[in-house]
Amino acid sequence: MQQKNLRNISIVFIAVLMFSCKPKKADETVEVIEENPIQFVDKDLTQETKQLRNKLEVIASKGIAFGHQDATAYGIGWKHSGFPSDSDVKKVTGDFPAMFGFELGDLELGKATNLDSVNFDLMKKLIIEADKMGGLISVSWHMNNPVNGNNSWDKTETISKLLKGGTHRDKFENYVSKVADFFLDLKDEDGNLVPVIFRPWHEMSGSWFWWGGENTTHEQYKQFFRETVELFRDRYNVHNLLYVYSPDKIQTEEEYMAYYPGDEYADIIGIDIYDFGDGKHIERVQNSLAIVKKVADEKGKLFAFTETGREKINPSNWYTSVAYPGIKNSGAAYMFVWRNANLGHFYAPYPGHESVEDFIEFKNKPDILFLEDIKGL
Ligand code: BMA
Repeated sequence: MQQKNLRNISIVFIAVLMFSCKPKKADETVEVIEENPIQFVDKDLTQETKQLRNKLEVIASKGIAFGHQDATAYGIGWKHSGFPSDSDVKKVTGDFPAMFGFELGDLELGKATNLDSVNFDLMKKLIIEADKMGGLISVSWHMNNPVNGNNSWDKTETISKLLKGGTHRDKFENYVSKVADFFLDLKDEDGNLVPVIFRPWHEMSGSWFWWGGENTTHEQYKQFFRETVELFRDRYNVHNLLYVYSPDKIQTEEEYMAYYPGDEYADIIGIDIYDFGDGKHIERVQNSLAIVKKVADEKGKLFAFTETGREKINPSNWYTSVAYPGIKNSGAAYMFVWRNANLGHFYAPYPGHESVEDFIEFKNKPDILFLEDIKGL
């Protein structure tokens, strides 16, 4: 089991030089212990959201929580049809994933359902249900391009038009306000806001979204991230979010940090790495997570494997033979796989799939944590 190396206490060694004309004495070292409280992006964070961060830290000291996108919204051959909800992961293992992922794309357009046909009113209920069960909530946002109306996979330079003073700033602010309203609607039965792990403008190190890679500059991206946080936090008073910085695969620490908006703008750092079957996934994940861990430890931040998976789970023992060797002993708080959309696009097993037995073996490893393992933490 992995012990996470995060510290609230930093130990500072101060070398005190003894000035003397005669033979110089050996330097004396004085140990000073300083309290170093967690610095949240949002100083007005709700108590529940601060507790979520604590919970993630405890999780990271015990193992790696497993998450699944749209776990309770639908699966292979079924759609949500009533509460309590079900999930493919639960159908095959008897337990829910520890983390439940949701996606807000199209909310900004005022649509009733997201780009993957999940109704937003239902989504709110699913988030509140997952929170009540003791699960973790992760939210992504494939925002449509406010300038030309194309979807997230548009490759037009856009960010300059959305920053303060930009031609489409008002439209962007309006988009953010709709998502802010959504977050502010997530109230549990005691009226407290449900804490959410939010990872805006993810996978920016690749060039497939209008906010990333060759479609912007590092500086524009950083400013965009900061201004996004400021809108949610300072303009729209959303105080139930932990912000995540999550590039796609990188080779070096320099590449990893290229778009980093600054310590004041990220509560968690992570990385997305999919297995496309080139046989190098394990090594790539190990190397990348080591880089992310190094940065996280230096900054006193949590880190996570924010998206991963092998589409269609091929080979069928992918979870124990590829996923597990990649993440074990990494120190990541969680690993998160994408959605079970259809028979050509799924990342968690469903009843009858040949990977079920292997997935159960994966789940049974002491350091792999599902809902039952984390709900009381
Ligand atoms: C992608 C695919 C798409 C989906 C999008 C947003 O990776 O799963 O089908 O629309 O994520 O959830």
